[in-house]
Amino acid sequence: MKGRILKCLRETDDYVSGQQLCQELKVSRTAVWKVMNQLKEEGYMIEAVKNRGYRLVRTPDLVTADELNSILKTSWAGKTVIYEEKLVSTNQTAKVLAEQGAGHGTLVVAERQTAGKGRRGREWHSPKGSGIWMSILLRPDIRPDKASMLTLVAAMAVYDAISSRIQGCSIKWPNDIIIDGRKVCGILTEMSSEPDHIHYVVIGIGINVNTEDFPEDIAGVAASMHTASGQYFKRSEMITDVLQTFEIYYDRFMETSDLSELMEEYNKRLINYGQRVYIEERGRKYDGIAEGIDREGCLLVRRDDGMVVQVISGEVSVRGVLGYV
Ligand code: BT5
Repeated sequence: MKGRILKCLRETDDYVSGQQLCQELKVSRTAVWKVMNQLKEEGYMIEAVKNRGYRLVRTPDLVTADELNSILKTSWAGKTVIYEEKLVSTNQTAKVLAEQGAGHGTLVVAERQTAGKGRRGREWHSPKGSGIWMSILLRPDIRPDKASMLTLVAAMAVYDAISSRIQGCSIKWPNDIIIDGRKVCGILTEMSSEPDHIHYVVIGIGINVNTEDFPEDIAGVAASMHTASGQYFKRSEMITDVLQTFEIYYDRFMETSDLSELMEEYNKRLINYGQRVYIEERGRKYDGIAEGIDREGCLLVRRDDGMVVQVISGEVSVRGVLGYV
């Protein structure tokens, strides 16, 4: 009910009468009053005026299920939101829920992760209160070898949400969003499948939003939207934007089960485009000029001998002339 009351308050700049809320939600005045008090305790600033009702004056920076339910306008992404203040890893929880039958579009969000995961067992720093640590559960009807492309689809959605707020971000193929050469977002896609059938895909997205500083070991490679711009951002609004755009790109991806509809737009956002990149793949090292991705999401690299190599994401490291980019 809290989420629905918040939604009613959000839908108008004016006052919403207690009676209206009671009628719409079919609850008592006392129940409404109790929820208003809970919301105030959580940091929502709600003005109550006799004979007029309640008005939402200010919202805190929360990513709770109530907050997200009151703000999401998506058709399937985040229709079910699972929020916990603390999780080991939202990807891990999303996988457990998937095994239990959770539906397509289920969103798992945590305020902090105690063991957030990067790729290949690496750690993802996920402190409380400053970032977005979330996983989207998908059940796409595509071949399992196509699933890694969903990482690129998600990267485009995150890119759009960040770049509509601050300038200067780019995608670093395949799964990073960077600002000033530092990583502001990482994406970890995991899948459970049979040779010809996907049970589920979990896309884990970590975005440093309001993070003010980073531990020493990543201080040189990490950035946040705040460190890059000096501004603070409402994380729930960011999540809404990411999911809304993700739905659009996902539908376009599903039309062809590849990136033919999206690769041109992806390439425009790509930091590596036209740049020299150094590739390290299972002990093999080479370099060349990145020519963008193809419809399968592979990075095309033209070597100095003119040969174009199709780099497949996975066991591969891509570096630019100056190191990370
Ligand atoms: C990634 O791995 O970039 C994927 C990160 C995915 C995190 C999300 S959060 C929600 C969901 N639940 C999870 O448990 N995970 C996902 P990779 O490309 O392997 O990069 C990891 C490397 O990035 C580390 O080795 C560090 O160098 C660096 N790093 C760690 N934490 C960072 C942070 N908060 N910001 C920027 N860089 C970070």
